[in-house]
Amino acid sequence: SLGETRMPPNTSKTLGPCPDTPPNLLGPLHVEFNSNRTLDYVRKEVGSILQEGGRYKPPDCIAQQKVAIIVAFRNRHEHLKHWLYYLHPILVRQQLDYRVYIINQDGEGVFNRAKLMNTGYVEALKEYDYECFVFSDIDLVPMNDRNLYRCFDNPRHLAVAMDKFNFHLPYNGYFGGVSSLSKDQYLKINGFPNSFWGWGGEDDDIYNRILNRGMSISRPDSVTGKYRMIKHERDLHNEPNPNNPGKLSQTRWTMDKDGINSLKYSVKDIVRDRLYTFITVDIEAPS
Ligand code: UDH
Ligand code: NGS
Repeated sequence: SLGETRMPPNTSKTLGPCPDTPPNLLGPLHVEFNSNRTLDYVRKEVGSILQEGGRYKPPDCIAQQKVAIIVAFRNRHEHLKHWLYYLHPILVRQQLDYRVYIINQDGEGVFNRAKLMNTGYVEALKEYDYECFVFSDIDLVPMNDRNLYRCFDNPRHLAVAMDKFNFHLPYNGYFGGVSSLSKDQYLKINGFPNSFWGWGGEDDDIYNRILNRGMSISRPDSVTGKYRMIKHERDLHNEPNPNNPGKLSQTRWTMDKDGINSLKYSVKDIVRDRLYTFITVDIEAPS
């Protein structure tokens, strides 16, 4: 023969890149939140394909992107179970090299979704060289696995057709629910605002930042972009903040000093579960 060296099977085979379109997607999915799903049940159902910390990497090809999935969280354990049950199998079929970060706001102060997302970005990059960040609410589950949780040429809005909005956008510039930005896109807008305490407007500020930096929004079509939201009541300490809407006319001037370059927080605790990395952070919330 040509003097080929004998290798033990599989161990030294170089992997090729995963295909542009993952081959095992199912398309439309059945999503319901009536079943009782305990965390133990979810660990048994989907945990076996994962590594500690809620991590996955395709065994047979090199993933196209390294993706950190970041969720702003407090006191939504009931939603977390459903979300993990549905999301992990989808993300696995999408052949991502990914990890799930649940960023848990410590204490009972006013909630701050965007600041928690900034915190997740920094904490994720401490452990892996992520190139893409998907920011998701805990109560939103995609109804189609062709809605890819990765990054595109422009910042992407994924939750374009939510059931609560009759599977339409509530308005053209809506950027809430689930979005993805590459590291470059995120840094170009100085990350997200830290100053939107309480409910409302932080997603609109992020949208403004993107347009102000000359980028546009990428979106899936409204069939691929369908979502089911887990119904819930308004949370304590996340009341609509009447100061937030008025801040949106100022984004152009505030975005350079309020963002990833001004982020201050401290980590209280990190728990690495099979299904997620759970990071509790003090974000200096007003009470
Ligand atoms: N979040 C938490 N805990 C909180 C508040 C918010 O985890 O206490 C996170 C969670 O990921 C959630 C996201 O922030 O999905 C967005 O917050 P939200 O779900 O409160 O926002 P949404 O617009 O609901 O979905 C607002 C209250 C609607 C009340 C409807 C009453 N029928
Ligand atoms: C806008 C909010 C957004 C919010 C969107 C949908 O009014 O943050 O409604 O809200 N903007 C401001 O408050 C300035 S929803 O119908 O989901 O409650 O995402």
